[in-house]
Amino acid sequence: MISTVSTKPYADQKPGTSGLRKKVPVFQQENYAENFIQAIFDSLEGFEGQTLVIGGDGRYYNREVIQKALKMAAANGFGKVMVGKGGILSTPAASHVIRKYHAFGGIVLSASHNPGGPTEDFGIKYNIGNGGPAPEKITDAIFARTKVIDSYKIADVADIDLDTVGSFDLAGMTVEVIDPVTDYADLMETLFDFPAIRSLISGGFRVVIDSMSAVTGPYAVEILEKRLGAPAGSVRNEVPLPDFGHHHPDPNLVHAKELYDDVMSADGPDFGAASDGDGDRNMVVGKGMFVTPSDSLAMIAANATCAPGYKNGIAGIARSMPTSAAADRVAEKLGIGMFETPTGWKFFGNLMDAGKVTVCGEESFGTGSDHVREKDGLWAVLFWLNIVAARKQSVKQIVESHWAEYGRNYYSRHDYEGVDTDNANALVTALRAKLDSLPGTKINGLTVTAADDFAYHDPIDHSVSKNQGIRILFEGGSRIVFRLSGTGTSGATLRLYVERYEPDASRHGIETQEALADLIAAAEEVAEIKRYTGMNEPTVIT
Ligand code: G16
Repeated sequence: MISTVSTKPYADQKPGTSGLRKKVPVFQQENYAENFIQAIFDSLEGFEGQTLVIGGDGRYYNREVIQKALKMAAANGFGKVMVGKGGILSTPAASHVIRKYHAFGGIVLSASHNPGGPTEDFGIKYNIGNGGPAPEKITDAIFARTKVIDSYKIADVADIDLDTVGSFDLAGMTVEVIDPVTDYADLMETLFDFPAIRSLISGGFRVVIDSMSAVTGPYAVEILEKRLGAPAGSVRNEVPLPDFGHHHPDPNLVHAKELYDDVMSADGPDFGAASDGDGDRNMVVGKGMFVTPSDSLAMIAANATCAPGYKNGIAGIARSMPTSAAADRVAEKLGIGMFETPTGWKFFGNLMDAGKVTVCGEESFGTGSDHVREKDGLWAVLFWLNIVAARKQSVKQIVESHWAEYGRNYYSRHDYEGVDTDNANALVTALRAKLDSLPGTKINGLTVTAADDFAYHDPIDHSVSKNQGIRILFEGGSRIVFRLSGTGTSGATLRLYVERYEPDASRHGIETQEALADLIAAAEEVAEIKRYTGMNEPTVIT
């Protein structure tokens, strides 16, 4: 019943910031998915008889790859696979299931916020036994294996029925189809003050969540409508669709604009939130106030003790390097550790496992804590609702009082998508060559205090990750950062991150792009973005 199938390596299976992401037709090439899955198994040791978790965000090609992965797990010797009903598991829910049931690891099928459909994106990533994304040591081993792989193992059996909860036999391995929502919803109920949020909502506070036709729909309906009593219809676009209804499931001001406009309208809801394809990203909007992801991390950390799961305080905070330093000021005030890591949730795992940090966040709409080892969209939304309920203030009041106390970190990210890869690399190379000569000089009238290419020395496993983004720091705590995205699937995406610290509360009401205008001009002057990208302006500004 077990076949060993000959195959040839593909040269392009290097995992990016979060697993392997490619267009669906790439994954549909002969043995493409099988090669990568076998390379994952070949890079692991000691899983014989152990449990594997498998789930995905429901995007196009999800079910097909789940069937392949199930049959390959059986052929490779796993004892059991837990798979979400319908092939569904949000990324944070998969992380929780791995941890709760002491699984060996998990395979999560998602291309996150990237669009889905027959010609759109698909992805495969491996999570380790702590529930978090595989660290670089493992992803490097997987890539090395993909380059030489010559066969894979698969059980020759019929497909499993993914739509019925229960236990099934697959070539001697147990497949347990689980309800994807219950364990996760139960966990949320242990962390947050559900009675307080319920009475906030029953008192007339209107909450809407846009699930963007992606994986969080069933989770949000269960939690917000069923357990917290919000009226039916409070969760919009709640049915996960293979093509996300032709939308881009990316919760930001561009792709969740309808929700944003609704919350900002005079008679609109009091609070709006959105989540991405696989449920790990979040966007939070209060009436009259969009909360930037960097600010959200700082404010969740500052108010953490409002939530029962964090009532004893937090051990420390971590953020990715391009994320604003707003959280650093909170850590300083609380007298707790602050860690700056490269972009990618995988870098937080060691710090959380070692008990050094409790909450983590990234500018890319990701926030989370050590309750799982992934960022968690609904967790962040519930945390905000808990804070609003506990403080009895609006989101706008909470944000403005935070700025008044700590100062405001004006922050924006400019993306240049679909740039020719050679041109993008040339821009980075030219910038790198200048770095040593920049300190002490002025760019657009701003004095440079330091410039480097960020390198991270992991304090726990002592691994070193170099070339993680170019930083140019200016007098007064402002900075610009340049990096190439590791999650795109066509061409290169240049990201420019711009930040200015403003301690003076009388200057906290300036429009963000205006507050950052001189830094944005400095970025153009030093990097010649227009010339290298051939674009006059960014494709996305968040
Ligand atoms: C992934 C990673 C995040 C990272 C983000 C942006 O998010 O999990 O940790 O911040 O990519 O990466 P980049 O700037 O390289 O595109 P997701 O939500 O896509 O899994």
